[in-house]
Amino acid sequence: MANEHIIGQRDDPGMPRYGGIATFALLPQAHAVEHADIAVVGIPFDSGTSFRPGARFGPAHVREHSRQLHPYHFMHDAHPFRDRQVVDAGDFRVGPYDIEAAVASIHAQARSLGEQGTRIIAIGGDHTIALPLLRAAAAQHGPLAVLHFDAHLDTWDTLHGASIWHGSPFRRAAEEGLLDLEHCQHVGIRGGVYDPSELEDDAQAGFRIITSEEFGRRTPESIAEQIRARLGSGPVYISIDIDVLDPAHAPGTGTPEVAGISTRELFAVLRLLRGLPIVGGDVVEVLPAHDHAGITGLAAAHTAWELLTLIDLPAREGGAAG
Ligand SMILES: [Mn+2]
Repeated sequence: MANEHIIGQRDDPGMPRYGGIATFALLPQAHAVEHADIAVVGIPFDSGTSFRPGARFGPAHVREHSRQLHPYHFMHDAHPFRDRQVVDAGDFRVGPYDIEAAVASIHAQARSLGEQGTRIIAIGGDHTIALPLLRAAAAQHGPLAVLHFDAHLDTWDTLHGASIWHGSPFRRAAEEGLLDLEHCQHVGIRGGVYDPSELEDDAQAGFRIITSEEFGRRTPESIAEQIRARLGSGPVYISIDIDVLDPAHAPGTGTPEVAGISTRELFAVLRLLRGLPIVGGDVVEVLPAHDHAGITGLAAAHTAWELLTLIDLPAREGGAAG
């Protein structure tokens, strides 16, 4: 039942979807509402990136490509913007030169939203931003079951002497006690490993791996079932690096890896994950300078919409699956 106090997407008969300033999904800005249940926030930070820079421009690009997001998700029979207040909270204030200061600033802003009872879907930015978001979410909810879609493990230690960079957020999070080490799962892994010891370190950080290759020979149902079993029943944080998609589906990203999954495969699995207690999430590593025809921006915008829709969505009656 619609809540009359909820402000949904812009509804101006004289203004087409392609007109006006782009907030995410043409949702209201945070200052237009008294309370937000869910906030989409941009985090324009890419100083932790190890290869191509430019994900700092991701949030604006994703917003621009989110104009076609609609109020009804017919495959779920859900209205993601009708029954709870979703807003675009703008971008977090974050500078480019000092990674530690940036991470502290992101943490403080995420914590502030959390204390107001607002859950966050963050648009990156490079994957470094997951660490302060996990810090804020774990402080509020306890150790998190992290579901991580990515071509890469992101449980590495240091690079060029830096301990906080976009390849280490989940290692640092595990060390800090932010993760439930029995219940974390990677999906889509295929690249970037120098040495087998990195896989051992990854398991120590609490993760199990479903490779990209498995998508070619398994059903979405079996993958989703494995994910559910691994995540268990505690609070879930979903982190989606857009490079989990094949470069054909997401060319605009900082560390592309071939032989990835398709957007359709990603959505097929996500749509089977109803009923998870999701406390937050992110979609990261969108790099507009390498995007073509908005492919990556569209994929990221719609991925964020899938995540938003999943939040609070009950499991289907008659079974846990999807
Ligand atoms: Mn990543």
